[in-house]
Amino acid sequence: MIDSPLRAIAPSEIASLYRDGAVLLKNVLPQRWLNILEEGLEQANRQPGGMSSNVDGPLRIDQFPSSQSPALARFVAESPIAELVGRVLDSPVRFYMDQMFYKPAGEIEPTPWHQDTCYYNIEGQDLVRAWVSPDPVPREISMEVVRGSHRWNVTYHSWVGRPLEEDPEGAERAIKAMAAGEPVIGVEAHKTWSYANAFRDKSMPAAPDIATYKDSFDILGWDFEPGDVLLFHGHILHGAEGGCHSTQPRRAHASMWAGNDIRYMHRLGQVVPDPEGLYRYKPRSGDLLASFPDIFPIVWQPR
Ligand SMILES: O=C(O)CCC(=O)C(=O)O
Repeated sequence: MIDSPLRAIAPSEIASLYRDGAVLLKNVLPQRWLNILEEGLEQANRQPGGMSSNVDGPLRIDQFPSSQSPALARFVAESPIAELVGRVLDSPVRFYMDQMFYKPAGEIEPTPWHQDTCYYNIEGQDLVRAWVSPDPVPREISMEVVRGSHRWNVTYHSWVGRPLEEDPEGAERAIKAMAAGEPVIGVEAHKTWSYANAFRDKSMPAAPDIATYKDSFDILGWDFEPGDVLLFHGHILHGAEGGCHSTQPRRAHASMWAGNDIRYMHRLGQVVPDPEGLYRYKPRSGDLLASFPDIFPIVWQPR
């Protein structure tokens, strides 16, 4: 059973998400879900899985942490998050995947500017990310987005991983997998995985250097309070500043939700493995996620 948010989303908030690519929904999550979220992040942090990774220094990012933590699994399946996303998309929503960003106390690590699209084997417009924290997160270390960049109609290559020329044998295997209609990252990656194993597919453009030329971009950012939910479009350029000192860890959970038009798509630069159960279906590019209802069940739909 999905729990309801503390309040309805205003039409102006929905308009902001479509116009700007992101909206901070103030005070929508009840306290008990913040307790479950906190318990879940601590559970996942204590039990690193095969897809826990320190990308750059102590910044810990886990893929699919809800498969490591019963509390996060409950948060995904029953908290008001799915309804908030569904109200924005005005359609049934399916859970695609989640991540944990756990930045230890001390000097907070930044998250480099990036677009999520190229990391996953999916494409489409009805893609919304829900980012939450059980902690107050001041603007200096919270999420920022380039306003409107979800509408630039471009998919950049990832900044993680290595160029194809650096590993000719691996590149040949990846190109063969693409030709055979198989994912470049196999199911075994769910047991042992690293950002460094991906290929940077330079047939796609590099993302602009927002960190260096930040003043040239229209940046949106927020002071986040527990109970708020930041929704942003799956294609938007986003990142987080670091460098400040914090006595508390900066903990966040981000879940990716798919609406009606999201389809599977093989990518040479795939970084994150497909959801584990999907491999046995051998999905083809163009298949709707809705064709795999046991892997991507509807979590919430409008009545
Ligand atoms: O929490 C962060 O610092 C980064 C989050 C992020 O990149 C995401 O949710 O896609």
